[in-house]
Amino acid sequence: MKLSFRWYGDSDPVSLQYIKQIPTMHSIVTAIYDVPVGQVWEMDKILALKEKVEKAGLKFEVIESVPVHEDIKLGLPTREVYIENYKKNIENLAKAGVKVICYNFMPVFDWTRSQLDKELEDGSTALVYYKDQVDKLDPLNSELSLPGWDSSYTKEEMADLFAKYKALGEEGLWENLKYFLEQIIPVAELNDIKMAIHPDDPPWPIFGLPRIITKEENLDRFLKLVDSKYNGLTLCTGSLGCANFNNMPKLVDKYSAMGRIHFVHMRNVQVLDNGFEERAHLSSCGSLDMYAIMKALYDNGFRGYIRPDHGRMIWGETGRAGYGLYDRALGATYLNGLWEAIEKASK
Ligand code: DNO
Repeated sequence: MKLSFRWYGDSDPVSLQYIKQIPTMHSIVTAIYDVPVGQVWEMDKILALKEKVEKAGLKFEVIESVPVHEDIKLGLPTREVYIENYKKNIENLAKAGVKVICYNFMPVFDWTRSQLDKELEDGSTALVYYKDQVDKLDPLNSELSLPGWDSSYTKEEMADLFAKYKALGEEGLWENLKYFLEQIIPVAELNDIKMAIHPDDPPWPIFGLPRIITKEENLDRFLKLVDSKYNGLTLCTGSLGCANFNNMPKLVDKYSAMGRIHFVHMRNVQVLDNGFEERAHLSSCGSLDMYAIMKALYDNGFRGYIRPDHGRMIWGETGRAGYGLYDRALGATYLNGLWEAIEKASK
């Protein structure tokens, strides 16, 4: 396993040096954050970021994310320009030694939670999703903004996007995803970059917007849209695993055996009737069998990039919700322990 850690650049309160101090840390997962969605990431910016990461003794091989412009997801005529820019980004990142690009195809909103600092029994805080609370939110008529959301839209633009996605529906979104993949996967192949789609988080429609990267049947359909190993998955255990219909060890076993998992986000969730709560990484702390997931990866020969995903806020740490240092470092250490045990037991 290549243990990796997400870092948000210079504004991230967690320093590269601290990340490097986590035992066996291999690489940084990051992105260029100051270029608007859909534009080209120039070589000098990419190389400056790479240099910073490498100076800290870490590798620069995974990008999360190169975001996909809404016009591509909506299939508007203007998508052509954005797809060309996306190809250029793949080429530029390949020149800088990047091996995997994570992206998602969620309309308008990325991940969604009802609260980012829910106090758990032990006094730590975590991200949670309670269905009854989310059902009460109205993104078109409130000032509400969550960190996973692009707040650059005006109310009118947002209403327009909602109307367009309603007309498009799930099948339209599938068509636009296929169109996008048919253009970018050949470029990824030529440049030896693995494309790794992130599942929808959570894996069900939000506010009536379609969501399609949600469950086994749809993951199968996705992989067949362009049947190349360069068209793969970011297997996010918490995103898929917060729905009882997704059996995580089974899905991980299936897709890692196919060689279609290129990047893994490991985190645990407690599934509730009314949604889910993010928990510490250990199996005993939530609903997922983290051992079985790691074992499936190991047994199928997966030796790629794995990062601990969201952590709780513990020990008084403040910072970016889900992305503090302490609980993610505990998660990393747990993953290292599982991996060592699985490796030794299998010899
Ligand atoms: C949340 C993350 C997502 C992810 C994107 C990938 O914390 O897992 O925001 O980075 O969906 O494009």
